[in-house]
Amino acid sequence: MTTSGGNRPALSARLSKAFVSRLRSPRLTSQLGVVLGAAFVVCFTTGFLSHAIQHPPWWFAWPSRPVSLYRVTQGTHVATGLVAIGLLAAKLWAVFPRLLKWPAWRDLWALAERVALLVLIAAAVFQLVTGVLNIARWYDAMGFFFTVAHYWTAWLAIGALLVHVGVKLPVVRRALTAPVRPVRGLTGLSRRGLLGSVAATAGVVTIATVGQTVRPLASASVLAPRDPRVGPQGLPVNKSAISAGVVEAATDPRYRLEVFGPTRSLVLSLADITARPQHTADLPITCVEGWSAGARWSGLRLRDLVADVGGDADSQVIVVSLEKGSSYSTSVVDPSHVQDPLTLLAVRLRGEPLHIDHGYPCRLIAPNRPGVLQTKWVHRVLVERAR
Ligand SMILES: Nc1nc2c(c(=O)[nH]1)N[C@H]1C(S)=C(S)[C@@H](COP(=O)(O)O)O[C@H]1N2
Ligand SMILES: [Mo]
Repeated sequence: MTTSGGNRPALSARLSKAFVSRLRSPRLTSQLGVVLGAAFVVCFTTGFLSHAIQHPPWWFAWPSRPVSLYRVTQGTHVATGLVAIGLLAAKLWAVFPRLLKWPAWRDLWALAERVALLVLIAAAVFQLVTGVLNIARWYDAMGFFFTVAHYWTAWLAIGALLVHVGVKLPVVRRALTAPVRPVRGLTGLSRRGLLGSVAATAGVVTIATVGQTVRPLASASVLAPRDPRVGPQGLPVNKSAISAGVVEAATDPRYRLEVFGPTRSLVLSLADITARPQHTADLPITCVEGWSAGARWSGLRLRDLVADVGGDADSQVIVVSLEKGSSYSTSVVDPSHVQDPLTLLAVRLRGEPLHIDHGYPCRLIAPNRPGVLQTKWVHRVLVERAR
């Protein structure tokens, strides 16, 4: 291939000269790449897990114990995503002059590699931006589109990452095993100093946000979109009763909880519910957006209700909210969660009747489940045989 790029060589040479730093080296690029790659793999795995729990493929089952496992995996998902922002910026800085090199390829193989690299960068940036928009609760900027787009772009990113790692592995191995030459940039910063500041940035970002799920760090987490201690009854709320349009139905004295089972059905007023044996569970609400908070709930065991309407250990349950037309209006509870004695239709939170924004008169709370599946303002329970 000939170099017939018009003014491109001169321009790119000038540009890359303007960004020259003696700190850039294959070694630095490789070190950043290894750490960023690890962050991506952890973020992808925990994200896939969260998706599978919400949309289980036939081969997938998610247990109800340990009760806080999802709290850990989803907290890790959001934390690695946030850390990856700084790592990606450092990595792009480290390879910037090479990205501007022209022509970028000598043969078809090198062209394919370039395309995969561009896909990787675009997908990675898209994932980090949409992830941040989501935890900042800018749903309107994306709508329902978020979950679908974030999920499929993750596959694009991980596929492109595999190609990239496959291509670069020999270079990385050479760079990391070659003898080290000490270098200093124009500002006197050493390579180790640069890596140190990248690590420090990652640490600061983590401490500034992880308190939304790690309670002892809540006051240090000045950048966290949520404080897990703030909200009615000391618990955050994503969707209020007003915005869900359920205030009237939830406070109507004619409210009834209807339970439909294979052999029987029940219609319970709030007084009927509280007259039944009450059970208590300490369980977290774990929002997919990365905040979580533990609390003490009490109410009816779901498995008791299931038994009362003729269900058995294989029954699954669909809980239906008074809220209409939202993707969170219903949720499916699989048999292992139904049978867990900690799975409740809660009517009390921290010793008080549920605040209406937490789902009064009655809400689902089950161990080890994403917040989106912990349906609020429940008024119907359908017990059926699991598929
Ligand atoms: N009916 C209904 N239930 C819902 C929601 C909703 O929008 N509608 N939001 C869910 C989400 S995303 C979370 S994180 C939890 C939050 O519960 P809380 O508001 O009591 O903290 O409720 C879940 N239950
Ligand atoms: Mo949530």
